[in-house]
Amino acid sequence: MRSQETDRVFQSLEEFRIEIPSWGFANTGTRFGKFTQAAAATTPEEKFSDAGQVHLLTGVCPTVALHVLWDLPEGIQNTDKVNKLAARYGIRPGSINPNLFQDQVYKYGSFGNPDLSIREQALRHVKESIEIAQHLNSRDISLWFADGSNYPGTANIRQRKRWFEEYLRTSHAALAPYQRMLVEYKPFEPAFYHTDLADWGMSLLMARAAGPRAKVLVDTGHHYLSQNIEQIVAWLLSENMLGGFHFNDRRYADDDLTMGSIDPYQVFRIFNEILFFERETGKRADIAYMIDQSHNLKNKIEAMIQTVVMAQQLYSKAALVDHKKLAEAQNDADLLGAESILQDAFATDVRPAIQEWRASKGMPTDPLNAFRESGYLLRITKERAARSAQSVSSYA
Ligand code: RM4
Ligand code: MN
Ligand code: MN
Repeated sequence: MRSQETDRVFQSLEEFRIEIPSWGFANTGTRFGKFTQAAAATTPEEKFSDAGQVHLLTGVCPTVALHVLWDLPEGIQNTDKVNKLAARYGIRPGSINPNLFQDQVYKYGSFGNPDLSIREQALRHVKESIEIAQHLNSRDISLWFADGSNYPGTANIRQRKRWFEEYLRTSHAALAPYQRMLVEYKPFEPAFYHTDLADWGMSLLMARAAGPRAKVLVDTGHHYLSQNIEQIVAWLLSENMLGGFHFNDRRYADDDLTMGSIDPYQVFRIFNEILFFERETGKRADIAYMIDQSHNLKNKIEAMIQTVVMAQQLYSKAALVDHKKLAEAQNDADLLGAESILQDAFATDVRPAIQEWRASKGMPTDPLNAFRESGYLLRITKERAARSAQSVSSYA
């Protein structure tokens, strides 16, 4: 690799940070079965400890996303404890995820529920989540709604849209000036006929209706298979409406597999659109990169380290694209030239340069190997085995 390329990789690694999810360390499963892991985290403390390990070994995951119901079951009361855990384990709270789908009352929806008192209950939970975020000094409130219906004719789609607009606007008004609201979409599941916020256009309209600090959250697993995700990303960037990502990979639907495990070129193309935008405009896109995965079969901490390593590789490969040359080739309608610029960058082996960068930071050059040698897994497996067999959280 030429030294100019190494410089680009180094620079990209300096700027790239990615948030890990607390729920990625807990026992989860599918609707058919849960395979518990003796080392899985069952308490917020254990989740912070595991997340702290990932950050310690990679240096690029300074924040952990929290789910209010699972990590702060007593709400605001728990924020002191969480702040202490953050200090103890060297990783800060990141995005705060309200839970508007697990409680029995949400059987027919949250902000879209025909029952006013349930819509109000959902609103109280979002407002409490915003307050929790303020106590934790967290910037982003990340909203995902399971709302939808299973059978034609059973839900008033336009009425529900109005409720969503109204309740999102009211939620937005509770944000502190430094905070943002991210609106996630998903085409189906758990609802199988209609989902209220099913695609990026719906999230975009809702975010616009909510207020200026509401942006769209793109979960890469939340699209139909042939959809062009990087085009959605490019459009959201040009509308200044892209707020963040939930990264995961999939073969079929919302599979939540390890990022880049099925289609690394897809992730590369997303990063390429972002870096193209940044270089063309001279502005940094204000995007929260987050992982939304929960591993049922792989060891959870190892899978998270593997994900972070892959994310760094794909981001720095995209940073190798010469966007000036790419723009010229596009202008000249030099199709092969333009396409090769992407393909050559993607084919470049950035791993040696990344290792060099890690060494320059005093980090282990191979974080996964360092984890395996650290003895951490052995220790927590012994400590947690009895409790973890009892504890399974649900996950959509
Ligand atoms: C959803 C979505 C959300 C996540 C929930 C648990 O499918 O991806 O981001 O919080 O699952
Ligand atoms: Mn998600
Ligand atoms: Mn999902």
